[in-house]
Order: sequence, then C-alpha cells, then structure tokens
Amino acid sequence: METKILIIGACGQIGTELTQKLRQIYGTNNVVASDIRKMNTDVVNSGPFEVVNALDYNQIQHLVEIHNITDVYLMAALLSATAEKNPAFAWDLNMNSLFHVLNLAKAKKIKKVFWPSSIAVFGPTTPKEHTPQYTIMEPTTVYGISKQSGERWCEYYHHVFGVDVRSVRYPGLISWSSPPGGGTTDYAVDIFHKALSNGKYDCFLASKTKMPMMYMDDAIQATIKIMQSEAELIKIRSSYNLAAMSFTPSELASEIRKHLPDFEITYNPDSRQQIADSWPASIDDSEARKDWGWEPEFDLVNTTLAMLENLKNHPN
Ligand code: AKB
Repeated sequence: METKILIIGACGQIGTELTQKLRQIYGTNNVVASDIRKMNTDVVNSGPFEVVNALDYNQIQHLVEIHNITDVYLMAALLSATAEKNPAFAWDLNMNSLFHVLNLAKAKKIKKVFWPSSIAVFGPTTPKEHTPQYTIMEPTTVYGISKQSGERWCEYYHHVFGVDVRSVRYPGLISWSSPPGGGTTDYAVDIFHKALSNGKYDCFLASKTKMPMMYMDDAIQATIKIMQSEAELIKIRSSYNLAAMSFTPSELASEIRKHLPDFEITYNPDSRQQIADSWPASIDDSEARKDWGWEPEFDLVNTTLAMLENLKNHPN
C-alpha cells in the first residue's frame, strides 16, 4: 500500500521543514499538510493543505478518510515557555491531540504514528550529564509533564493495542527557515538573527547554561529515519533519547565571533532560566544509535556556519 502522509501542525518550526522533505521523498500529492490556520505560504502553496483543529477528532478522521492517509506526524504542541503561561490549554492540546491520533491508529484507520517528545521529560532529579535512556524522570514543567505522560500512553497503546507509534526526544532545535515558537532553547535561534541584524544579543539565559541542541536537518533526518525503519528495530515505544551537541550561550557566542568578530552578548536571565536549569546538559543516545542507526551530522562548528550562511542568503 502506498504511503500517504498527514502532518498536523505543518506550519510550525519542525512541521515546515518536515513537510518539504517528506514531499521530496514521497511526492507532493502524497503529503497532506495541515494546521489550525494557513500560517506559512511555502507549506500552503507547495502541495495539498487542509485547515484542521488538532483537538477535533472528527475533523482529523475526515481528513484521514478523504485522503486515504496511512501515516500521521503529529507536530502540533505548545512548547515549554508558552505552556507555563497557559497550562490548561497546553495540557489539553498536547494530550488530547495525541489521544485522537492514537485512537485513529487503534481503530486501524491509520498504520503508523510519529509523535515528538522532548528532553523536557527529564527534571532536576535526573542525572544532568549523559542523561541515560532509562532514568529518574520528574519533570517540573507543564510541557515536560505532558510529554512524559504522552510517552507512557504511546508505549501503552503499542503494547495493549498494537499501535505502531514511534517517537524521539528532541533536544533544542536550531533552524534558519522557520522561527521557533515559545521554547526555552530558542535563544540558540534568536542569537543568529540578532547577530546578523544588530551585532549584539541580550540572552534570556545565563552564560553557563549548557543544554543539548540539534540542527534542524539532523532532527528531520532522525524523524524520517525512525519512521522508515522496520518495525522490529524500534524496541522502545515510549521515546528515544537523541543527541547531537551540547553548548552554553557563551560557547555559542564564541563560535559566532569566529565569523562576526564584533558580535557582543549580554545576559539577562528570565523565568526560562528555571526551566533550562531543570533539564539535562547532555544526553546519552546510544539506544537510538544501536537500534535504528541514528547518527547526527551537525556539531556546533558546522551548525554555526550553516545558520549564518543560510540567514545571509535568505534574509527574512
Ligand atoms: C523547548 O525549549 O520547549 C523545546 C524543547 C526542548 O522541547 N525546544
């Protein structure tokens, strides 16, 4: 049977790039992008697009039926900083959209589900360096609690109902073509925009706050690779640890200064500092490497180069 994909949340930071890549691989007409509004013209104009509310089961089911969808990528979510401002809605969106998609798979209306988790599933009692796949998980953010609960439900639906759901715990994602939305790791994207436009950046985290990060190309590569792997290789049905690099704001600023020597950074930590302090500094992703061959291509050096080059060539 031909793969027909529905991406929910296609206009977001990951969805935008995922849509384009999946359209290249599977053909434009086999990838239906959807979101609550038409928020990104590239996504809307480059192939089939549907307006959908991720909280409306009937709407999603209708799209699955009329487009003969086999695989759903559920990318709609409220991220960490935004979720703290609106906990009830964050819980509703992050959990109920997942239940809708898992229930469609349980009812055999779709074959495969991708759902993103995050390093936010970990908390202050988790080992900070080389955080293992299996460890203490006591998240202290609404977003982290929703992602950890989501992981438990994914594993449950797989074991009890045979649902083929696959997931990775994304670290902070760095991309040039789409703006991030409401995350704690987003300084690592803003800094590039400000470095090029103003030559300086006022960082909302302290200089020594080390966090796991990944260039968007690697995140997309991981997402597609786990979805294309044989089902037997996916041994973990909660979510896989994933890593590429870890750095502090001051290390990132030093790397940017190699290209823009006059770049200046100042530090004014806000409420996001507490969230960052509760998350790991580095991640052990050996299970993903062993089970389905995950391997990142981008480190701090080539991410910095790629961000500056792409932003210079595609000014917003
Ligand atoms: C956030 O900062 O909320 C996200 C994440 C790490 O999941 N980028």
